[in-house]
Amino acid sequence: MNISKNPGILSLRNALLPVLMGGLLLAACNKKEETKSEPPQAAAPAAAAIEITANDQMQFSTKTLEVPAGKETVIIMKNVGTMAKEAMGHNLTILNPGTDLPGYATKAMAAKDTDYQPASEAASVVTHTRLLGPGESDTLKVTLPAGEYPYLCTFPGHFAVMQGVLTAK
Ligand SMILES: [Cu+2]
Repeated sequence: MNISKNPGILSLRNALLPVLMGGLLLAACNKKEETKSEPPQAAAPAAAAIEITANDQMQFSTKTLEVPAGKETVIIMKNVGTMAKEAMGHNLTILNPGTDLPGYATKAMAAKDTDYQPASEAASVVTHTRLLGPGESDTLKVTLPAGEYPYLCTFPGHFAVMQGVLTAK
């Protein structure tokens, strides 16, 4: 069975050879078009990116973050929990150096209508993600002067455990 099959394939191959050659030329043309559409995709991972997650145990994956000072850095925050957003929502809120973190968190508790970001304290905030439900993520882009930036989750009751320090250096 194998013996009779192989010659058949060989002769088929020979017959297809000119077609294949033509195909190679076409492939070469197609390749050019493919590389044209690639740069935008490749550009995204080129920027430095760091990741932090939050879970149903009311914890960030890390209490320290580090970014290069003065360079744009992407921070990806993901809620890896499964509990409902209303019960265990999380955000990543980065405050300016020297901000009173518990003070901010206390005011944030009362700001339910703005996803626990008090408008009166906006000057204290570098940036923040939106309030994330289970499986959701949000991306921040920061370019920070050297310094230590306190960060927290402002969902009521979370900041005591969910806080850390982002260092730009
Ligand atoms: Cu939280």
